[in-house]
Amino acid sequence: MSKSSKYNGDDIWKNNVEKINSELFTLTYGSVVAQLCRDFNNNYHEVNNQLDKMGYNIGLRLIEEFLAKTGVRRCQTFRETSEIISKIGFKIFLNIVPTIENWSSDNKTCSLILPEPNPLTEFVELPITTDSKISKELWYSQILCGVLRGALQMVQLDVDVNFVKDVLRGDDRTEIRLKLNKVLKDEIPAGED
Ligand code: MYR
Repeated sequence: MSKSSKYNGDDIWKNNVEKINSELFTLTYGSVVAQLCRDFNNNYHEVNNQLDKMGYNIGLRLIEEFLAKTGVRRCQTFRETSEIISKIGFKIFLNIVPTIENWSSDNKTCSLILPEPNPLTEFVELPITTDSKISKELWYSQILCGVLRGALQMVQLDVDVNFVKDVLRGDDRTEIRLKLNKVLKDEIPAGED
């Protein structure tokens, strides 16, 4: 096959490496969640908290890489910020582009709908039954909420972020609710240990 062909060896190698990396990433995240479930004795509220804190600490640092890589400038509106989060942030770090829906009339709250497969849950199944504690209480991808909260805090946006639906729980879609509380003055955020 010629080097210029669409299916040359480099592409096959690159695609396989990317695929393996993303599988490794998904499996690694899965083992973190499983370990937290063990450490916190299946107290899924606490597991959600821990995932959120881990994500927050990641977000505090990740924003620097994001701004350096993209050269994104200060957004003028929260609508603009949410477009950047979805089309550039999620694209760069997870290779997905959530759709943005369900804006509140004050333009401060919206939903990010994650396309399937969610890269964090690709090989994951939870025991879903109507009374299963895990499917009612665990927000498996909660780390994403923390990442967004931490990253946005670094650009002076105080937000609440939480999952309201997850396909993994048997919902029709995976939905993150994002709410702008206030625009902060320049403050150094405290890390959460
Ligand atoms: C500004 O107004 O200063 C620019 C705001 C840009 C915020 C972008 C945050 C990106 C967070 C990426 C999260 C990725 C989650 C997987």
